[in-house]
Amino acid sequence: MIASPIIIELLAQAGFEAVVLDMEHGPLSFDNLNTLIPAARASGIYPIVRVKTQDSALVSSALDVGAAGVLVPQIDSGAAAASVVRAARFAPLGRRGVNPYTRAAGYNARPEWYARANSEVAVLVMVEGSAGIAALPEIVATPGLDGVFIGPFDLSQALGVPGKVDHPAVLAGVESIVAATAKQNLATAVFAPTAILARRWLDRGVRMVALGYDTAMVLEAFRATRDSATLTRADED
Ligand code: 3PY
Ligand code: MG
Repeated sequence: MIASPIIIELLAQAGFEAVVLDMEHGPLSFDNLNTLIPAARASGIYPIVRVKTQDSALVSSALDVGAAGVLVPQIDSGAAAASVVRAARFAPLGRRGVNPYTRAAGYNARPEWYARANSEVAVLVMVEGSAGIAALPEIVATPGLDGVFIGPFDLSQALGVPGKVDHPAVLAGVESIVAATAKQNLATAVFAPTAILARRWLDRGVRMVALGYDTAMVLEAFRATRDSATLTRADED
């Protein structure tokens, strides 16, 4: 969420393999992507852009500016998943508009881009509501989709326990999505706000776990530092 290339460099130093640039809930603009994506590429981590809506133009633009993957929130039907694939894949898989002068295409300096473009990006949709769960068989059968990313916060709201991402109903919901997705040989990913939940999902075969938010991590570090200094002062008094 924090629009700074320094955050990306710090994540890479810490050993993360990918970063989700969150345009759905964060304040990031496409202008921000122009610095964040090159920072991620230079640091050797995959920049995955979560776009704000299912709008096809947002999906293809995120890929044109060089995202390694696009993540589309709130997908609740097979038709919506198919529309994402159409926007993200070039023919014959989809109808993404072609322009070789983009960052993704190396500004026309990557002739191999035409052959590689469809396979070098990940197309991920989020299933995070009751309609999405009901439509899961159609969603996971969508040709050209790489994986399903689960949003436990939205799922908790849909299941009537808002914010309780470790509620048994939410855990069961995530598990059922993981099982249905794995059956189609698609990758599953999940947002995990705690290390315990991250471990749980990795142990159950989830391929990608988005572990926390930069805002929360920075707040936690600021708090811990301040508290330790406060304690030290009290000890000295
Ligand atoms: C969710 O948990 O709903 C998310 O989209 C994570 O950011
Ligand atoms: Mg969500």
